Amino acid sequence: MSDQGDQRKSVRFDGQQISRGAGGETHQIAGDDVPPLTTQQGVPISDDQNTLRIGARGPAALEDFHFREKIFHFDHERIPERVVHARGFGAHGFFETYESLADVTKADIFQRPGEKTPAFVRFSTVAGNKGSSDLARDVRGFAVKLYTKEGNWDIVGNNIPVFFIQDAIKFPDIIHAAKQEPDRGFPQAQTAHDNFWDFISLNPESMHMAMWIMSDRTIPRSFRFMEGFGVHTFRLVNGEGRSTFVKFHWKPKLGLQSVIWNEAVKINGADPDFHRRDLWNAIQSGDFPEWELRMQLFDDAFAERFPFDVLDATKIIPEEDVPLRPVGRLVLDRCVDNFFAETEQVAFCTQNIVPGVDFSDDPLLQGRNFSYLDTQLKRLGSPNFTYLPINAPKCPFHTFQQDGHMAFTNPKGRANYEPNSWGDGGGPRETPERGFATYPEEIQGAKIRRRPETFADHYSQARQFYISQTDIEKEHIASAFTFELSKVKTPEIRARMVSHLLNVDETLGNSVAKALRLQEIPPPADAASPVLTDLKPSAALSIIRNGPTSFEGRKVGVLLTDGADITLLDALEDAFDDEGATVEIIAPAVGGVQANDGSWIEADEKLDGAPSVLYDAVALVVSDEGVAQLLNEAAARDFVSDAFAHLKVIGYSPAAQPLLERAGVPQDADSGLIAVGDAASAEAFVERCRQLRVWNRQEKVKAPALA
Ligand code: HDE
Repeated sequence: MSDQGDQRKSVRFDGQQISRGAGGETHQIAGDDVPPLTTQQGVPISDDQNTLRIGARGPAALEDFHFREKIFHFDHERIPERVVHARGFGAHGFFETYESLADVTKADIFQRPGEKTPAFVRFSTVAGNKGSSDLARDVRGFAVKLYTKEGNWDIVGNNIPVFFIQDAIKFPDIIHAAKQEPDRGFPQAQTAHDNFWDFISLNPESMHMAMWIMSDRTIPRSFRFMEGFGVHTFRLVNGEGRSTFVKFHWKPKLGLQSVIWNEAVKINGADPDFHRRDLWNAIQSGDFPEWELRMQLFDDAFAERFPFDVLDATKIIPEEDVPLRPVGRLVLDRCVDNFFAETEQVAFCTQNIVPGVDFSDDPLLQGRNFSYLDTQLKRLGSPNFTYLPINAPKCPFHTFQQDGHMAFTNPKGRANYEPNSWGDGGGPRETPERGFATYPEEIQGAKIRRRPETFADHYSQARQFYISQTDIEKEHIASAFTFELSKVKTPEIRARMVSHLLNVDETLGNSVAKALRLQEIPPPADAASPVLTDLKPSAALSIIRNGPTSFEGRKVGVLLTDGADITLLDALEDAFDDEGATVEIIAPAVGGVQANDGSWIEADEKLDGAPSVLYDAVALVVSDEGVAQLLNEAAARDFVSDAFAHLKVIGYSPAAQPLLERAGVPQDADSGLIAVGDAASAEAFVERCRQLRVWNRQEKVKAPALA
């Protein structure tokens, strides 16, 4: 055989140099506008397709430094994924302060109305590995890094305001129990297994959180439609040194929305990146997601009289008890340039606070303050991770810390310690007035391992959460418990969980017991503290009661066939556009369809790649001939029957009737089936879509287990 390396030839393509190698590759080579490919040392590379060999068919030469560098670097591309919150998605934005909060805090970020502070946010799931699916039933992380003028402030929160445990020492246990079982390595990103419910049922303090995670909070429609919470009580400290307790809440501008469990299961198959794609698309199209930061501010006197301990992270303070004060807004307006450099390398630390903010003695928060710094060192491999662009403050910073792995910005000059007597050349100095000073809280007590009595009530707020839900949401909670506990193979664990639910609400406990077909109803679990049955429902705890007032930011999927009515399509597009919603065109082939006026409409998606679970509402704009072809397509029938089962609003042109029938959707089933033909009906369709779901349809499609 001849040495084919010599046969490489160059061809021209779009004005650029293209070289065609013996392997048939087509690729550009460097020119005036295209920079030369180099090694990490900057040496230009002549051939990136072939290793250096002794003869074309001979062994590789060890001296091929370009090959070795390329493979060496590739071999080390992965860093340890986060032990929790491994799967995440980040974006840049800003925080805008509404008004001065100087009365309660000296934090620089809250002094000047209208001031914008750069921010980076990373949303995440907790239990799954980095490659798991977005719609896992799970808590979502909501971690915000604020690059303030007095240092970085991280509010590392979740989309649920309480947590599983009261003391950080239990964190490894709850996480071990939630993740894959260690012998078999599965299930992935699911709490529906024995270990998880074994742990929960042995830890009554988890019951409030258990109610939240079995609610639709853990299957959000997207990051854009969920709340965020700082969870712990923190302190704010003003210029006079006065402390005020605070809880942080992020409220999404577009209202709350979740998917239905059966939808979540199917979305995971159809688009495991559903949430990250949603955020990416929203930002790229200029529809910037926004949250309002609101603070619950309270003093020691309130903390004393509140029936629960404000240091207990398994408790909320209802909004009705301490109203929320809006203090600013967070807008995400820029996607990352590089996922690894930013989203993966961002290192949130609860101990990153700024003057004017301080910790409370919440034992969970105190433990976190150790864990985050420690884990970043493991993950990022060097104490210099703070210099990575995504982690570095955007204000000036000067320390005497030096060296270590990857020390690429050691301080200049002779002084690397202090105090020193080198005068102006002596480096940075302390600032006693402005520098961070811990709030001088008076503390006394014996050195013990014990939880306070004030942490003992584990059911009252779980009950309050439950009674604050609409009937639909209560049913979803019961279904979720039934689903998860049905995956638990050990009957004792199922029964133990039911014994806790009976303390939360008898009807809930009994309906789950019935749906599980427990042969014997267990007695309610022993409660360390009597359950308070007089806590008032809080409207803020329901998703449905806090939904949107418009269809803004949502997405409608329009299924088209050849011969589709172009006037109707235009009317729908106009109506949804006015609403601030997105229209996606779905067709039997991605190339598109020919409308009834002969015009060509390109599709965004091919039908079997765009099931209706990916949309908030659907429309069927088809012709008689077009629909005839769809009748025997499973994907078309599923598109319609799933939309119906998931309680979605369905708009349909007259020719779509046979498809509705084939999909088992009864004619005139309910007010969520809207015949569309002209502009007025398109608007009526949008109006109905604002309610997001046709909840009263649930009767017709609900799972028989709970009937
Ligand atoms: Fe975390 N948590 N956590 N956590 N957490 C981590 O830090 C930990 C807790 C939260 O997008 C880890 O960088 C302990 C509560 C978010 O990068 C680790 C305890 C809340 C993120 C860690 C908790 C959170 C993390 C793993 C019990 C809501 C993702 C990787 C005391 C208020 C941040 C990492 C991101 C990540 C420890 C409990 C939220 C191991 C010990 C409560 C949003 O340090």
